[in-house]
Amino acid sequence: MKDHLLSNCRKIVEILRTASSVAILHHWDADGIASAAILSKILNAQTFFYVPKIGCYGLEAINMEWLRSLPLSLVLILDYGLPVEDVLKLEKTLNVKVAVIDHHLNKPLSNCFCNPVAMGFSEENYPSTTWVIRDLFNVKNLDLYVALGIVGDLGKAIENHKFKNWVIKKCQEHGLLLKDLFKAVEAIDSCYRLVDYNCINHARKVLTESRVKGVLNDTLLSKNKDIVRENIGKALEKTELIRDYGKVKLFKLECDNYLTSIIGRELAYRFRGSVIVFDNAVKKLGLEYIYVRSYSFNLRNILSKLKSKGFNVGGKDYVFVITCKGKCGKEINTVLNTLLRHVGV
Ligand SMILES: [Mn+2]
Repeated sequence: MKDHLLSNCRKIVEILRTASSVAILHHWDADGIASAAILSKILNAQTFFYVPKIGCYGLEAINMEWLRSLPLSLVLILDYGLPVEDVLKLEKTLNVKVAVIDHHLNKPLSNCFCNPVAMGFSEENYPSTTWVIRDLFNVKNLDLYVALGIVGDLGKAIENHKFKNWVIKKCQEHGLLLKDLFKAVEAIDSCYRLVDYNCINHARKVLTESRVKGVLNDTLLSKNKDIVRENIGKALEKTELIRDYGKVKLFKLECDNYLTSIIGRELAYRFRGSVIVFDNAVKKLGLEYIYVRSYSFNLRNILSKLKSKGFNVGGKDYVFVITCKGKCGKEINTVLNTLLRHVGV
């Protein structure tokens, strides 16, 4: 890791070493869960785990009362792209030190904020939060967890990623294949897709205690994986192509479960030469999203532009998600216009 990045990140290592009681707020996906599992193995402190309200990226996703009731010396945010303004507010409200280890696009923050991507480093070099953690701590014996986080976040994009061979090597060292990691990711991610918090906590425990093989052999996770798979099939059939501008395509779907990213990824993969815009209402969350992904266009500038327009948007180089205020009608037009201006038709 680069020197000036290190100073921020080193501070976190130092603070974690001395913390006595830590609340770990982690993202609900495989990278977030793998990151939490690694940290729980590294830390000597008493740890409390907390998963923010699924689908939300803001203070409203965090149960302050619960956090306040804990005897905390530190709150550690892992792989959860909480806007920096909210990180600062959280610290103030709880009156406890807050540290962040992440790789989502965000504004840079000084002190205990270890996020190479927010500091301007390429996401290519930091494909997962588990990888950032690997850079920070000596976790060589936990590399399979690191690989799991990478596969979770990259998905099929790992095929053309420079980390592919490293990940395959780590699988081999544990008698596994790359497709086994895909299966484990699918099993873990079935929890948030079904909006099932107990399942997420279960997945983290299984992963921590019985590693990737434990996840692959777990009955509950494998049952949920099958349920989600069936759901995805049906949802894909229901997904409608509403507008086709060539390089930009708009799709629409209303569904019960939180399948936004898996369907969005699938659409992006099917139309890899385009940018896909996916308007998805999720009943279980009571929210509507605009998910934008592309395998061929870097979207970072567009994300920044929409952020500056006051949109509730988060993401990375090749993907961003807007959470709409109510229905997405107004936001959709702005997104389409901005995209068409940038990538053409
Ligand atoms: Mn991640």
